[in-house]
Amino acid sequence: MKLLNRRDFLRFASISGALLLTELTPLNLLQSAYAQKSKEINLTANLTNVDLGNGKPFIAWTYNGQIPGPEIRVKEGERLHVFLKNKLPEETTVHWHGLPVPNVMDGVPYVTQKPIQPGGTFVYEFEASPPGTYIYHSHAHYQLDRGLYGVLIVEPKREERGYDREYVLLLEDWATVDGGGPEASKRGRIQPLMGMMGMMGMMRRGAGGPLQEPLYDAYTINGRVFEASLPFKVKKGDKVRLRIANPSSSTIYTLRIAGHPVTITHADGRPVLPVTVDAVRIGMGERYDVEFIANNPGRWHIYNIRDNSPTSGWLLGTLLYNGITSKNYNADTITTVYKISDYSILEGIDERFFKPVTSVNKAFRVNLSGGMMSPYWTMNGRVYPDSDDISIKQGDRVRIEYFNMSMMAHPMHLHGHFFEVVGTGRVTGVRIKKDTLIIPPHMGRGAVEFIADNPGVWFHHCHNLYHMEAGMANLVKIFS
Ligand SMILES: [Cu+2]
Repeated sequence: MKLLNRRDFLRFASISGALLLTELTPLNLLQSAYAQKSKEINLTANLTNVDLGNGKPFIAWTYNGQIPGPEIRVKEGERLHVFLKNKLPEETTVHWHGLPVPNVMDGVPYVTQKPIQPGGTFVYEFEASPPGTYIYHSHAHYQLDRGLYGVLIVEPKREERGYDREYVLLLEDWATVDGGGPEASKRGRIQPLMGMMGMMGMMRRGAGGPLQEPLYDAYTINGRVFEASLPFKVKKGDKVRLRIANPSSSTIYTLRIAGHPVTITHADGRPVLPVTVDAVRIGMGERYDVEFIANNPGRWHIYNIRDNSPTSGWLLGTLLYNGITSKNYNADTITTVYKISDYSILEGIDERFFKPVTSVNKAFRVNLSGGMMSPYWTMNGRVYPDSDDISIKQGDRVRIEYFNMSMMAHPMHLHGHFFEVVGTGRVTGVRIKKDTLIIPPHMGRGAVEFIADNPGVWFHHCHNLYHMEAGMANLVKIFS
């Protein structure tokens, strides 16, 4: 992360000072006292000894001593006051992934706030809107991969889609060997020995390159490996809603519930025309709400499909019908032919007939590359914080076209806004609203458009934590 130079710091300090003064006027105090609906949440970030159920305990970094962090569930329009206490050995922040909060509440260290120092406290305050499934997580260093994340659910004022049961499924990747965490595994820190970029990066950052993804040895749903997981229980006839979210640091899943196609109803919290699939492909930072009718009694695996083959997945959890006593799992109903979710089959309910009133007046191309000859990942050939800013004015209709020149997928995430996906892969004419979009590898493309309606300096980056920390990020500056 970029360190503030003295001038930046003074500017920052004066901005926060000004905010503080505004916040403490009697009128504002009165207003906040009368805020109709306010919810207080206390989060303490600390070190906790955890066992994900695989018998390899390690020290994780947690919110309130639990993995995942506590579920935050509020009603649309409610005001949230989140008191974050930092009991970690290093600075931290919390980011409200997907939620278009005011810039100063966005939780990106040195971009939207001064990080919270060890022993310090910070109060995040924002309105929970619009409804949807979101993630909150640390945006500092590699803390997300140490366990600092949880789900944030904003329930609509009026639920349009009734259901009998709801479960949240947080999909997580873990290294639990060698003490666990980002440094675990033999891959560890690689030295930027090769390539101009690597050398320059090393000169800029001092010794020690960015970390490479650890070798993950545990995949969990809600903090438990398959062997130690509690089944998700349903009753025959139930209409079940699953809120699936992927706070993993570098794993894209193809999630399958054996015996059960599911109907996608929301992508990144935004409603889509219901579409039924056999498996849900979900990248880091993405969320899908799905529904299914429990009409196939049994004990079923919840698993990740690997290599496009339903018979070679890794197990994650269990769907269990009430009254089933047999310990045997039913064989899945699909073997080779199946339908995986894809952006091109999704259509946003609010976007399908939408004709933009303003046409695009600012267009940018972002080439994504890296992973070759260098431990750095780049946007237009440059490593954050030296990457080019995207500078625009409030009200601009902005188009960003991504072009992936690397051999890995990059889930690109823009803070503070939803964007409209208008193209994916080689498909154009897509119309869904999201905040995170996987750009496929090997010359993969993607195009998004958004109206710059939330002023401030926003972070824009790949949601593979290791790519982000290795430079694949830039700033979207929206001037009012
Ligand atoms: Cu990436």
